[in-house]
Amino acid sequence: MERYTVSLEDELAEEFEQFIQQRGYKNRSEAIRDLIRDKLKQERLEAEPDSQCVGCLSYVYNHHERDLSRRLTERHHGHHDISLSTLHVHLDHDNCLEAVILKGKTPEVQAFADGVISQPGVRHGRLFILPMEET
Ligand code: NI
Repeated sequence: MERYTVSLEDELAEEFEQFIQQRGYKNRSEAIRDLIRDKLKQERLEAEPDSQCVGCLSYVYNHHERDLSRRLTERHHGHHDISLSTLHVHLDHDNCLEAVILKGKTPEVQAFADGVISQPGVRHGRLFILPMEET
């Protein structure tokens, strides 16, 4: 069995503890194993190489975060073929919510979303995928 050490911000750690209690997990490791299994299963489902999909990617970010707005915009322009439209909401003084409609091959849509979600400063990233039949 492999052992990992993971660092969590206080806020995230607290939320995770609540999640563990609510779901009745006996320990953190079991909760993390389930989360990983769940994510990997989803990845496998979405990895069908030629399947087409429409995706809705949403995330929150602090627009004061150094260089982040520019990096996100560049990413969208770099993938203008799959990034169809973005709704931008100024949530409060600091935070912005974006909801992006994506369309294309499922792995490409997934990779684009992963690239956005993994940017430092991007929070609550979520991709919802709708499979599409090819016409
Ligand atoms: Ni904004």
